[in-house]
Amino acid sequence: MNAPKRYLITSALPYANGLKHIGHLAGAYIPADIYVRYLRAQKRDVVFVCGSDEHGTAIPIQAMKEGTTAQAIIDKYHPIIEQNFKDLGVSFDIYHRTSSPLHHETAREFFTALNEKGDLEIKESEQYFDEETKTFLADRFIKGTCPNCGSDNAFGDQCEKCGKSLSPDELINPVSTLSGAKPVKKGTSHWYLPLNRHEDFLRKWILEEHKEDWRPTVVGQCKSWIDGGLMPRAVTRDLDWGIKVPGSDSKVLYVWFDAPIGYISATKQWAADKGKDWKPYWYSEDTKLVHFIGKDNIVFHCIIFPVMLKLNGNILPENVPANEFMNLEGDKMSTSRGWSIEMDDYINDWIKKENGGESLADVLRYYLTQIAPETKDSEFTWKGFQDANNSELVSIFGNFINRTFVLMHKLCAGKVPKFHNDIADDIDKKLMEDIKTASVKVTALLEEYKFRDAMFEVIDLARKGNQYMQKKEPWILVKTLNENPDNQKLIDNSLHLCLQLTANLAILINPFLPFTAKKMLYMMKVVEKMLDWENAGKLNLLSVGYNLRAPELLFRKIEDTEVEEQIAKLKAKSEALKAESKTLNVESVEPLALSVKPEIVFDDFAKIDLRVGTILTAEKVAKADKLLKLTVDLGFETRTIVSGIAFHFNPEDIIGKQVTVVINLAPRKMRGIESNGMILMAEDKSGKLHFVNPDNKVDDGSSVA
Ligand code: B3M
Ligand code: ZN
Repeated sequence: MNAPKRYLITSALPYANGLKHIGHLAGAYIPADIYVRYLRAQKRDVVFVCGSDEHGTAIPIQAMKEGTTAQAIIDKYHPIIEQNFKDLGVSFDIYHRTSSPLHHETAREFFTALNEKGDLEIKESEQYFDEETKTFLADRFIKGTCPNCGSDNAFGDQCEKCGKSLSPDELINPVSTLSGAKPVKKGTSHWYLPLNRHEDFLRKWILEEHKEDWRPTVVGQCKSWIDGGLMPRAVTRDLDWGIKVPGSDSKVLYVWFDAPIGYISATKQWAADKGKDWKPYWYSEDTKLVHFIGKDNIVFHCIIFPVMLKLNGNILPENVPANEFMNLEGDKMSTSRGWSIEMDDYINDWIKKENGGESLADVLRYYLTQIAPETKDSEFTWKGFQDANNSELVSIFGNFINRTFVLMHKLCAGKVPKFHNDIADDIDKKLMEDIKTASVKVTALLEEYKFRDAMFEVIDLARKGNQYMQKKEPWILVKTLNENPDNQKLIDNSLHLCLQLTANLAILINPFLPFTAKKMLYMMKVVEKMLDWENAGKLNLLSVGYNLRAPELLFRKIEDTEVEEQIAKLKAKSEALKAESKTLNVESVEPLALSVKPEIVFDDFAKIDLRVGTILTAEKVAKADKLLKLTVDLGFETRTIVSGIAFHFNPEDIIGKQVTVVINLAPRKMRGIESNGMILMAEDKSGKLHFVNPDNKVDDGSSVA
């Protein structure tokens, strides 16, 4: 495409069904933010849109888990996620919501436009139906074994283990996630987007026109999708949570039909707020549209949404730089298994804990970019995080800036010294050359979405600054001034260049580490305009004689104990989740409303020895959020029992309570403590736990049957 007139940059709309982890952040948000900050510094016309995806079965499922309504779930998580992104410096121009009336209207109009042109088909089919809850089962309402990788927890629309996009019919042994029931088939009708009609277009557009400039992993996924045979794809669902299909009371738009239209409605809202016209951003060929996503969203952004856009007369994305996955400490990141670092946790544990904590937002941005899974899966480790900070940000980047400022105050009276051209040597000239080359390289890499390589070049330039300083040794030269006063010129030259390099580093690091760039501006006493990209490579950014502020520490060292604590916390979180799901007998991915268990005979029941006991002591188990260690008096003996109820009761409130205990359950170790028995609990609709105890006090040890 010719030089674009405007840019529309999107990041995948996160489901507002829970906290989002740093793997999400690394995939679709930090890279997009780097690109957008770079474009803004280039003074391009750019709008960066995102927002909450508030439809689909993911939302009512979370509502059931939390014992509340779908509306309450989105109202709870939307503002938290929005604030998390802000705290991490992700600079959306708008963070919209798909529950907004503007979005509903936009999505319905889009559907109607396609439907009226004959671009959709209506088809009757037999679909899985849950007779207990009287619900058609689509997407996350149904799960089963993945035909592709054998995972037991594949959903009706996608297997989260291998990423394959699925339909409920492909699942082996499907069950309803609503009731646990085996579903039956029932007739219904839906609107379909006939992707098969668009094969020629997709082949040409992706496999020919974009085969060179899109990432190979993206083109590869599209190719196997297209080669596998394109089929009509249902774009409506029999659900009550979602955007009502125009003209139907019982059907809603499929979430993956409405969510990407969310990019359009977000743009409309942004334009309305700014008094601008949104249309050129979606209709004008000189707009460059780029979608930043994770690899599990490729098919939706490269195949389905582009077909919708083409049919609606909109522009198509120029690129879809999808990232692979980021693993964590040797395992796949997963919020439901507790093996994740939530953005919210990182913010509370690192950024909010200290004055100037924003620099720790930059540390996370730095490490996530350094290990960005641009071409293959990568791995976050706390040790790697610490190393990236201590040996690069502190020792290279921070150290160079700090030395430059300290020496300039000491040896040049706190002012930008003059550069004496007549005595410039090869080392000076080489550094000047390096500054220019680096800015050209960083620019080219950013244009190609190679963010980790681009950032490497910036750090490498700081490294060259340190080497330069080491060669010039102004702190030695100062000792020679008595005999050789002219050496002040050499000192001046070296610090002049180090200061011009500092200004360049601020410009080049700004897209990656915006909080740091801001601090550097403050130290240099210059306005934000200096960060304009056209200044990159210039050697006259700070004027001779200009007074600069004292240096501030850009990054602090991260101690071993700090990362050890994080590793322990991660392990405890996942252990506690495991223990909780076992203690409560509910796997986090199991059906939510457990169905009635199969019939048993009296003898089965008689095997269970149930007794009344009194809680004597209760204390929290170290490093296990959910566990309480109890001692229970059973009359004839006292037992230690570990129970996953710490989120529901304060230890001090339950001492003296009578409870019902299964006393002949085989002992089990939890976090090193042997648990001898299980306390019975009633779980209400909202997921709150209650003791099951006698109505009046009875002797401890009394049997229950
Ligand atoms: N909400 C899935 C996800 O968060 C989906 C993305 C929508 S982008 C239009 O991965
Ligand atoms: Zn799979």
